[in-house]
Amino acid sequence: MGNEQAKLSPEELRELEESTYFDKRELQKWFREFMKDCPSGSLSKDDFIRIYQQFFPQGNPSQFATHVFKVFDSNSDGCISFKEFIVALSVTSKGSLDEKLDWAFSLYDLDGDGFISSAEMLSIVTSIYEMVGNMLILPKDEDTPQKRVTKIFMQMDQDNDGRLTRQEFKEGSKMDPFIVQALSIDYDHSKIETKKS
Ligand SMILES: [Ca+2]
Ligand SMILES: [Ca+2]
Repeated sequence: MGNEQAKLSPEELRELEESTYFDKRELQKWFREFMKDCPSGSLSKDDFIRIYQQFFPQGNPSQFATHVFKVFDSNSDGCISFKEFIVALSVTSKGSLDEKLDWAFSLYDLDGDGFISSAEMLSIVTSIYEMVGNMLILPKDEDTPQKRVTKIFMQMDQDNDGRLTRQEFKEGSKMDPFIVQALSIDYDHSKIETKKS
């Protein structure tokens, strides 16, 4: 059908090289993988949820994947283009801790008002607990999403106003690996296989 060459044009490559931490070779490789998995050139929410299901077969990752999808889909058109995918992947896999935390902040701040309310935190934490299922054995003071949120707010909400500013969130998260850990999904299928062996 004529459209077999899954390759980025030199202009696209140059642009993506500037806006990500990947080099030309990595970009072409990711592009080929992306086009193999999504021949249409864009990733739907259902595709995205399916990727998460491969990683968390014993839990239900659909709610968490839906939240992450919204951050990847930066122009909010309901699908993830290769560019949106690779830019987000660059930050979540190769960004500095500071960049990762900014990215995480936009994930947790569901309504985008610049603060994370305890309701927003609860809905993300609940979705993470649903995703991991019973993979983790949790200490008693963290064994429900509500307890976890209470604990997070005790640690992070420095002025006790019931919501987290970007600053409070970023400082607090540096001491709580749970927040950033949830972001580090390994989208590279080939790597998963080598890890298993
Ligand atoms: Ca989009
Ligand atoms: Ca908010």
